[in-house]
Amino acid sequence: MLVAITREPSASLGRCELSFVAPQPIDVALAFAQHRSYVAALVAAGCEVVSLPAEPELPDAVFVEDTAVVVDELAILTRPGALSRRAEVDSIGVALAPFRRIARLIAPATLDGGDVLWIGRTLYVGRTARTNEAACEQLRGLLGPFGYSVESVPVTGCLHLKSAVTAIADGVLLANRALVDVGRLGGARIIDVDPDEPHAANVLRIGARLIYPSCYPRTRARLADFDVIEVDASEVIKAEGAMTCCSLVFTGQRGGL
Ligand code: CIR
Repeated sequence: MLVAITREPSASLGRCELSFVAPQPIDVALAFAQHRSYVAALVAAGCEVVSLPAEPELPDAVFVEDTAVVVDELAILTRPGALSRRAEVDSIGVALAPFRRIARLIAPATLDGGDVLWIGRTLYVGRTARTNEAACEQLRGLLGPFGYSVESVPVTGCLHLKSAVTAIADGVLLANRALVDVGRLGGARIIDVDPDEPHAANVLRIGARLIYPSCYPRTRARLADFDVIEVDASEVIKAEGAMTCCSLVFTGQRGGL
């Protein structure tokens, strides 16, 4: 069984953190409607969705991916890089507790889950304004005993590693090579985003299905061989979010492994 934890958008989404994206008005009602379509796509892809209520005072709380790193053996609660986001974490710990043993990153570590690209037994961790080396060290300590390695990867010009590259099938990545050196990512085949769509690299892979925003038609055309569910995500994209960031997807077994 695959579980996807999501959280309703906050009515204060318009006050979200922004780093590489210019502020634009966000239509919160539209964000709610688009989030419902996103949840429907998760269900269509085979997930059992655990939907958490909105956090009205936490504008970015819809972006649950940043609050935890979940592998088969363990869930690690993060210490998000933006101070305004630290209070998002505890409720995610409560939601994850039925499924995993819980660990937690501690100061001075900072890490957003959007910086963690998990491929096989390797976690590639973007070195960004949100995520630091102390977090990589702590991840190594927590995950090394389970046979995982943690590789730090420089990222430039975008918020997170997964703004620049995501996995779309075993051994296949969708990437914007201008933002990350894909040679550091284990020798996968690369599908490049269309040059006119630099932000189009973030895809949510659920098994053989890909959940993908409808606003990147040129890159979408490069995914013709894949089983794509398109969703309209304009409002979370204005909030510098994307597809992976609105869920935590993992193999679910209550009680952990
Ligand atoms: C932030 O700056 O933290 C939010 N406005 C966007 C976070 C997006 N998260 C993600 O892509 N994993």
